[in-house]
Amino acid sequence: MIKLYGSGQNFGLPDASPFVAKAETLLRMSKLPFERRPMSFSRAPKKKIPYIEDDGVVLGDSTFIRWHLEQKYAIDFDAGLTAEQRATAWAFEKMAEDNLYWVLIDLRWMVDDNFDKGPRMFFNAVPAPIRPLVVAMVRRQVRKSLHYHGMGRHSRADIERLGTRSITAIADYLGEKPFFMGDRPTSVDATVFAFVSGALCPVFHSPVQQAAWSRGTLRRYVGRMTARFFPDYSQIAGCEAAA
Ligand SMILES: N[C@@H](CCC(=O)N[C@@H](CS)C(=O)NCC(=O)O)C(=O)O
Repeated sequence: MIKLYGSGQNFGLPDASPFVAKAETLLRMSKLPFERRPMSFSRAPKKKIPYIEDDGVVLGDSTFIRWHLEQKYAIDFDAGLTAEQRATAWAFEKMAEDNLYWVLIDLRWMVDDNFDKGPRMFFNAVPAPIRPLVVAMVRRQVRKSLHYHGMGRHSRADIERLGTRSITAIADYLGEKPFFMGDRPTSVDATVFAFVSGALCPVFHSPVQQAAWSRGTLRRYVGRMTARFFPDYSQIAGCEAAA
């Protein structure tokens, strides 16, 4: 059976990491049997999560996991989409992963209140005497990653503007369609669902969260995706499951 390695359910989300939530959604869409396992960064082939183990093959990165499932199990998550639609879906996916993601990281890790309610908990297992040191060290590494990406060089207000613009683009494109590309769920729904739930998550307060929450279409979409693919959850990111 396929094993999916992530950080586990947290903050009312299937996983604190939107990339793990995306991979889990793809696996649920595929209907293949899989089980969740706790990750170890030292075993992760790219030292990031998610990674999967499938028949002895260990594979990292949510996009390569998707392509592996498609190739090995003859699945086309985007069946029925035109080349133009596939291109649009890919562009939205990468906007979420390579831009909105860094906004969410900044708002969770660099805003003290959010950090205290969220990521600080990842360190609860670290022995108390060295915990403050480890927390400060990891937070410094995250700040550096934000800086190298470029997002961390903007003011908080500009980061919030960028995040809100991405949320608006997603909400406007989704409109009142049941799924991102139309009547049927496709691969981009795994990504949009994961990142929009991460943005909606009421644990983390920010203007980006408020912008997302103000768009009923996004809350209904998360509820619809939850009802369809996560029937074992009554709600995700504070959005009630409803078909
Ligand atoms: N391109 C990767 C990104 C995965 C990623 O950035 N995962 C984060 C968690 S959300 C991580 O493992 N970060 C640890 C690190 O960068 O050291 C994917 O699609 O899976």
